[in-house]
Amino acid sequence: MISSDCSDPATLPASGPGGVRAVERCDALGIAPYSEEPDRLFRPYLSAAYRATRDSLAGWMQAAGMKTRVDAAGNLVGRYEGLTPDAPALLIGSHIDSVRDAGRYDGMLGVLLGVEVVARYAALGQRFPFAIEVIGFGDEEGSRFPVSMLTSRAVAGLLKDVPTGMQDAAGVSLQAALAEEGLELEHMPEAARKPGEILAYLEAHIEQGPVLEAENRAVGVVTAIAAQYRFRVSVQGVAGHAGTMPMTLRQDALAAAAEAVLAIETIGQSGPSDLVATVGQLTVAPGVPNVVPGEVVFSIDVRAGDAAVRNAAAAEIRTALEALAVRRKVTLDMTLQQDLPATPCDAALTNLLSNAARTTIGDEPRRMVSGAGHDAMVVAALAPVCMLFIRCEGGISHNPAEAVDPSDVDQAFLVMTRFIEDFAGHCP
Ligand code: HGY
Ligand code: MN
Ligand code: MN
Repeated sequence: MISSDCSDPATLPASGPGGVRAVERCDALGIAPYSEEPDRLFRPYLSAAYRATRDSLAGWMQAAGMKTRVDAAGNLVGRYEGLTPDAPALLIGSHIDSVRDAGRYDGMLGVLLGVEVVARYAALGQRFPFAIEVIGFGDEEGSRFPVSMLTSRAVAGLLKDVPTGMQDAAGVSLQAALAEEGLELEHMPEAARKPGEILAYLEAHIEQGPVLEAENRAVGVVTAIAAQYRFRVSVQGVAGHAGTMPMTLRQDALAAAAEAVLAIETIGQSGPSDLVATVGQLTVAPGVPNVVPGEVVFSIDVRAGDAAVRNAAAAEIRTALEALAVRRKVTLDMTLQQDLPATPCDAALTNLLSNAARTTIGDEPRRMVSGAGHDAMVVAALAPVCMLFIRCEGGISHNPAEAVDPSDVDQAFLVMTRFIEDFAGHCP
């Protein structure tokens, strides 16, 4: 039975540093108070559940010999000093926020594996020519505010102007959410790391896809992360009485949106296998049974390994939506909210990680493109990045059925320690 009191690491099974304890801790954090909802996992950025989770993670980081801090964007950062004080750091991490009705391992597993590798070296009294920092990014999913990767952008120095005017579904502004924990929006860009402070970034993450399981592999090495667009579409029709408005005179915003969703699906299906197009969020107004919908707002998420393929699909979607809007006499606005370019992982780091995997696992690691977005695609603006994928059952993710085999996670732990020791050998 895993104790739900995660603030005191001693209350958890005494399994030592390694993948099994990382999985145990993910499970322990998968329930209240580490979720905003009692019967499913939802840990939005800057929520009470987020703070409770960050506090427990900080306790585990400190128990692993790290000093911890919360940066100006609300991320949690743990630091394990190198052989010399103020040495530049190898950064290991992922995100601690979640989607709604999430699995327990997306993001969190990569943060906790970082804690585990540091715990191992602290227990051995081993230090390196670099510090090791473990970071829990606060907002990778974008499940609370309209854009994602907000806090890794702050760390990477990409938040040139402060993101004003953003509100969550309850109308709480980013500014107010930050103020709840004593942080100020205008200081958010101060989370940026100085050039040279971070030597490299390693992110371990569940694959969130079926390839490793299909090929019976515990881990894989990521070569690149797909490009992604996120759009906001609003459809303005005319609300009317459901009983008296003739079908021939309607300007039904929801019927138009429904046709748009199917058009988006058809375009997504028409390209190469790594082209995907998703409508994941849709709101209807006024949203009552006896009124013809007057307004619909929905999201579009378009991705492909090649940005040109993504861009062409997005252009085709825009053309299709504009044509159906004219035909249905509704007005439609499709606004780009986020453009994350395709991100190659650093070749030298990826080779080092592949060698570590080959040495640890004993066979050639699978190299693969990530369709899922990760903080690594943003951190690449700050330092060279590499990613290690871990098999997840059925490739299921963004779903409470997300599951990992602790022995796979132990393999990933060993690959990461091997990578760190090899990286030390290549340190300038
Ligand atoms: O959407 C993604 O790809 C990531 O899980 N945030
Ligand atoms: Mn995710
Ligand atoms: Mn993730």
